[in-house]
Amino acid sequence: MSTPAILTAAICGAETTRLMTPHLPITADELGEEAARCREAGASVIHLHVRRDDGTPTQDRALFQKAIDAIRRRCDVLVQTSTGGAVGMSADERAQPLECTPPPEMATLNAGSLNFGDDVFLNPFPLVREFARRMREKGIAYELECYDVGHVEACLRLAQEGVIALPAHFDFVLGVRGGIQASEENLRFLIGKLPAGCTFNVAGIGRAQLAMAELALKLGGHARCGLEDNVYLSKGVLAKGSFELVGKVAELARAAGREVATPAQARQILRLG
Ligand code: KMH
Ligand code: ZN
Repeated sequence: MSTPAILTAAICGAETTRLMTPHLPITADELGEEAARCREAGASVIHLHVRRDDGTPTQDRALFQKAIDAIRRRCDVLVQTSTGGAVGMSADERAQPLECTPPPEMATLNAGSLNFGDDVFLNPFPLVREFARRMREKGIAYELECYDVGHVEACLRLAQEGVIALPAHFDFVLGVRGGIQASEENLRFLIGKLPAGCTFNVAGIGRAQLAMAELALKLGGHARCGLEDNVYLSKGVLAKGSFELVGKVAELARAAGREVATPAQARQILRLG
């Protein structure tokens, strides 16, 4: 029996705007409703960012608390809070969701710096070590966000230092302008770098999203989709929400002979609790 596929819905992000799609959730209630629709479609993990009422990105702890509570009221799902935030935010600003009560079950740990479009997304080693320390202290599981092959190697270095524990759960983000691009060759190369027992998720950016999800599922990995990374369901057709993309990826999982993981199965696969 193959491992059930964990589907992550990245429902909001920091860069997607209402000009790009009118279906972007912004308020806590909108995030809660969208998370519930994604759960219904097969997602067991919600990758969460929050926005101010005017739509601008923030890592404000109170807004995270409100959004997490709104999600919890509607469904059982693993909430994975972002510690990446938006390009240019300070480390202290980015770390705020780790202070929610109870602490989130999971958070992202961005493994290295890169050009992010025309900006630079900064994740120097001291910041990664400090975020990992805070997550360990609070019992928050981390997903290691890798945008390039050097980020995977940085994680292995951090494991040698004892900063992170192996086996770990990785997220290969493929197709950021400045990171490794979305191709089968690149994905297979990244997978080949993983020590035994590690699990991986794949987040394809833009038009690569569904093709990379399909490939990840065929190669035994897990898949992320949603409006944070891509707003289209098919060429020229906007997704009415991340839930439509999750529905498509759930079909791809079944076609690949994979069951779609429930939140309980996802917790087990990710070694949570
Ligand atoms: N918004 C990107 C610059 C994360 O959530 O941890 C970073 C990001 C990663 O979205
Ligand atoms: Zn994110």
